[in-house]
Formats: sequence, structure tokens, C-alpha cells
Amino acid sequence: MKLVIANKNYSSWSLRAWLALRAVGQPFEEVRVLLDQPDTPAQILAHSPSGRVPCLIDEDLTVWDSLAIIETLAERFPQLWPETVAERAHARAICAEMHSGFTALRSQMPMNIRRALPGRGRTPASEADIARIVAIWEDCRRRYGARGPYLFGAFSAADAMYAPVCFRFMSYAVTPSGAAGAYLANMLAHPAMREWQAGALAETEIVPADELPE
Ligand SMILES: N[C@@H](CCC(=O)N[C@@H](CS)C(=O)NCC(=O)O)C(=O)O
Repeated sequence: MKLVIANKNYSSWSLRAWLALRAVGQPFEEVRVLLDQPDTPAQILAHSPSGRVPCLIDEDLTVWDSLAIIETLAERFPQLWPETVAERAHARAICAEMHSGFTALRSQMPMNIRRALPGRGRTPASEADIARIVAIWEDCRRRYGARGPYLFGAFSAADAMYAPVCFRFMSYAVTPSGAAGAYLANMLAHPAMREWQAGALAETEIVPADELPE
């Protein structure tokens, strides 16, 4: 399998698919296309018909879009979703909510693992997104927390989908208390999260569109 991703410092969508692959233990070749270069569109289009990454290539299968990649992986690795119908429905609902929502958080507090930006990007809309995410995490931990340290106990697609928020909370110093804070700490300590973070810290490229002004 081959996963095409973008800069680890900035590419929140790439992180989701990459973590799902790490979570199932599937070896894969990582192809990194740098954002904001003159040839970026052509480089991405050489792999991904949408012109966006991540894109998974598995023999004759090409899958673009993070959630589609996770669903495709889950056909081979069903452990990516929780065990019961009700829990899978819950997990899918919060993944879809992340995939199509939280636009204020995403635009006002872009993922930027290398930078500490405490307190930046806070507006009523991004604060509302943060409050909803904390409520989602608290609800999951209350219902499934006894089974393990992640949203549905064991690491699942839901954790992969919320992982970029964890790096945002780290950079922008969003510090939820209680169960949500403990979940955030668990995620930031996850070996694959640390591996991705080390990759981001080793990068030097700057993408101005994803940088908040000094
Ligand atoms: N909904 C898509 C979003 C993918 C996306 O927007 N990817 C960005 C990088 S994080 C991209 O490919 N940008 C191309 C560019 O800026 O040229 C997904 O879930 O994969």
C-alpha cells in the first residue's frame, strides 16, 4: 500500500489516514508531496484525481478523502470501528460531524504542530466548536472509558478523525479538564502521534496560507 500525504506540520487530513494505517499495523510506503510549491497541484494529481491528499493506493485501488480511506481500510481491518452496531453508529456520527463540520476551528486555528500559539484563533464560533468537541469527548469517555484510554476504549477511526484537534489543542493551549483533558493527554502520548509530531518538527517548509500572523 502507498499513502500520499502532505506536510506533516500542516496536513490534518493526511494525519487521519496515516494514523488509521498505523493503528491497523499495515506496512505502507509514505509519499509526501509538499504543499504550496509551483508543482504541488501536478504532483498531487499524479496520484489523486481530486487534487487533494491523503490518497491511498492499493494495487488497482485508488481512494482519496480521509474518511473514504478509513472506511476502505476498515473492510480489511474491522477493528477500526467499535464492535457493536450502536457503538459503530455513534462512532460514525462523530466522525461525520468532524468531517463536515467544525469549520471555525479548522479555519481560525489551523493545525501547525511546530508553533505554540496560546490563546490565538479564539472567536465565539471557534469557542463553540471547542465546546462541542469537549462534550463529544466527555460523552465517549463516560460511556466507554472503562474499556481503554481512547474514545471507544481501544484506538479506533474516531480517534484518527479527532487527532488533528489534539494537535490544535496542544498548539493553541486549549486545556480541557477532567475526562476530556485526560483523553487529550492519552492521544498526545500515543506512539504514532509522537512519530507524526517528530516528522512535523523535522520539516522546515513554511506554508504562509496556514500560518497565523506573528
Ligand atoms: N475532505 C478531504 C480534504 C483533503 C484536503 O483538503 N487536503 C489538502 C491538504 S490537508 C490538500 O490536498 N490540499 C491541496 C493543496 O493545497 O494544493 C479529506 O478528507 O481527505
